[in-house]
Amino acid sequence: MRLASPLALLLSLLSLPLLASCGDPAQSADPGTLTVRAHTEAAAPALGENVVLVDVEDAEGAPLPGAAVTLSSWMPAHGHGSPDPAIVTETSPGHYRAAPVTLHMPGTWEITVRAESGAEFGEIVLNWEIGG
Ligand SMILES: [Cu+2]
Repeated sequence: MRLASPLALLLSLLSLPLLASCGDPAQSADPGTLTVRAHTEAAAPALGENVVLVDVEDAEGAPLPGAAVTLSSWMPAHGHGSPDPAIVTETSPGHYRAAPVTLHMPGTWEITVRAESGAEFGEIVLNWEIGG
């Protein structure tokens, strides 16, 4: 019993940033018909410059090449975004790379990733907790 309590506390503290870094898509009014997924090239988003990999699929679940993909980073608590715009390039059909995704302050960042193709679109909002 002496060890169980500090261990449980440690585990619960460790799980907080892990849960936050999973980046569950926030509820959006209209997420569109395209499927958008995004994650950092590194294991987790970090303070400073990140590379974000984006996958876009059409309504049938096939990788969608040639989509117009944008990524914007926002700190809701502070009312500001990133100092640098993320440049998005398509690395292979349906797979995109956004960099630099500059998260220059610790805190909660809202990452909006949107893909458009013709009249179709898809959008997700990821919430990333960045530690100091
Ligand atoms: Cu800030």
